[in-house]
Amino acid sequence: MPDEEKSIPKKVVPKKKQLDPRELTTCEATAMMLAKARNDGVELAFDRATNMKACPIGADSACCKHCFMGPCRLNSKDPYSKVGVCGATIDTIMSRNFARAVAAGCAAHTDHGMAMLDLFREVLEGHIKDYEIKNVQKLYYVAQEMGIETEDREVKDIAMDLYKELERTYTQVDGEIPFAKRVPEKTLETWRKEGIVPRGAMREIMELLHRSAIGVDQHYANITKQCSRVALADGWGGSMVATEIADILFGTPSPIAIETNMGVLKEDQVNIIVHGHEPNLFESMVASVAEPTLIQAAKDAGAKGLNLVGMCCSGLEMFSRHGTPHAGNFMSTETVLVTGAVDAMVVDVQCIKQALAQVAECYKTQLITTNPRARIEGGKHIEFHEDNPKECTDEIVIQAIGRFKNRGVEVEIPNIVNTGVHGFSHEYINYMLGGTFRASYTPLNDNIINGRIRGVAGVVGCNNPRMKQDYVHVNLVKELIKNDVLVVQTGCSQIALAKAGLTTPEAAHLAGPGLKEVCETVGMPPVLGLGACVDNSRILIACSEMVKTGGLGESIADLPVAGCAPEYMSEKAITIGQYFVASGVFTVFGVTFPIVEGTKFHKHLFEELEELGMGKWGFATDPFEIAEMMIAHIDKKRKALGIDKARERVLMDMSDRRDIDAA
Ligand code: XCC
Ligand code: SF4
Repeated sequence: MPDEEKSIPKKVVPKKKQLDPRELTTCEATAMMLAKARNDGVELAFDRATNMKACPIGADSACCKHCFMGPCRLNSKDPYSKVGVCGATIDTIMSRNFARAVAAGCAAHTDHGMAMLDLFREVLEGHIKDYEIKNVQKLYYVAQEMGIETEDREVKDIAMDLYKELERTYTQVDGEIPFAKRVPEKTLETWRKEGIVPRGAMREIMELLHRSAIGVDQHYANITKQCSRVALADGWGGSMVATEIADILFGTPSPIAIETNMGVLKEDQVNIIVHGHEPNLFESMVASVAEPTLIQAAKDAGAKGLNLVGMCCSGLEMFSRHGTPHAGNFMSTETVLVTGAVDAMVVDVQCIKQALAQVAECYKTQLITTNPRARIEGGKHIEFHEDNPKECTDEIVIQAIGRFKNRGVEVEIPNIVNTGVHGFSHEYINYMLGGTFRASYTPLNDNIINGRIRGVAGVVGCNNPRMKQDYVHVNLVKELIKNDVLVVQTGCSQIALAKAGLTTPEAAHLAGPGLKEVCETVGMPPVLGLGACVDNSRILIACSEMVKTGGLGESIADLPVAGCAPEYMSEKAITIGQYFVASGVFTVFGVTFPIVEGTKFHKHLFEELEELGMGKWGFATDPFEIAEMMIAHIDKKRKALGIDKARERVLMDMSDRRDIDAA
């Protein structure tokens, strides 16, 4: 009976509260699919979040389970009224919990970065033949920066030297990580004074796990120091290596118009989604879907072709390198399966909800895990091996074609596609504003000094079902650009703005007059997408370039810049936040912050770090309040630099000019 075939196995959902999809997301496609999921009786994270009240003690980080005399719970309303069985105070407990999050986030990025470095080495040693160095120019550039001789030498030898140098990022037991060389002098001086220049990431993570165990480091400020060191080993270490090696092997992204949203799925094609974080898998998928025999197989199965689509961070790395379309961000990974159009969802590591297995099963989609680090019960595992990558990805295509032939579920794809320009590397910002002949950050700095651009904000990070999906990202960014703040983006936030249509040059009309003028002159959007979360390292490099170019102070802490992850959910975000703070950036987080206000640890993160020459943390959930905080900080820095007046003058000049134009 065809009807029976098409029926979806019902997971019986007991009577639970369900909010209107429009209250849960501003993403139209996601709202449509959430409504459909409910009709189909399929439960998603949105509804689970509604019915899973966050533990209030954990939310304040007022509990400790670092030993088995506990777990111990303190009272966040009266934080100093109690201590744990061992005597740990609220500050010790919160800072140790924070430390564990920082360690986990750093481990995620550095393990990813190290995997990229392994790949690089294997390519150089000739064990892997499916990849090669695509961007020799970048190899030279990074090698020279690291003090490696490049003249009259074989590319392979230079690359091997670079490999050895960058390996220190992870394994070095003493000394400073290689990319410390990129840090502005005065910022580095602050780190040295504080004793937070990372040695190697492995060592730092190990030490932080040690120090945050029962009975070791019991001073919140000292624990925070090691948190900074670990976080910096991520930002200027693991993540930066991941970005640079990916650029060297696969090419540095450059701006390209790309389609985003669920409408990129095609009913009459075999749809394969890659969701995760490592570009090597995705690169191989690109090769597999271009394989003539596989394309023919898809046609033989009645499909018009093979449609490869990205999601989350993998997607972000790929779409600017290959123009691969992107279906959505973190809170859309379940809903996209509800379309019934996904013939395979291929995942590797990080941010992959376990519930995808269940949702995939309901819609007869194959959830395929590929990384030995990450298997999911109910998922099918086809292991990816870098020395023979296509063995895995060809097989995935074959499996997806098989599912296409026999979809057995209704297909309903929201007809929404947003086209925008993405792929602004830190190198490209150089070139874009400076032109080929005078590629430099001078024009950016000049425009900041003359006030057309008030400052630069990094808006990054995840979705979190505790917030209306994309709402904070989009409204915050709109508010910032309206106030002449240039926005740079990575991660799921970048996709939120792409779906909202702000990554087009035409979006310049939403910017304030100064930023608008710059955007129109250069033909760039007011919101620049830099890629995946590891590509936050590009923002660090851009900050460093701004300092070195001159006119905006001596350290990153002097710059009129601010950062924000308004809808974060991952531990990785905490690590990123901490490395921005330690680097000198005021960083605001939304949703929730694992801390009790009014405690010493809170004061340390939110005030004292700034007094030590770093940045500081901020917290707010409302996008307009966040914007206000970030702009106030930018203005404070402008004032300290003595460029606060320029802004008003330029605005007057501009309106004068408009009056003249109109006359
Ligand atoms: Fe994950 Fe990277 Fe967060 Fe998105 S932004 S939810 S970490 S996919 Ni990185
Ligand atoms: Fe309790 Fe101290 Fe053990 Fe934590 S380390 S669980 S506060 S006894």
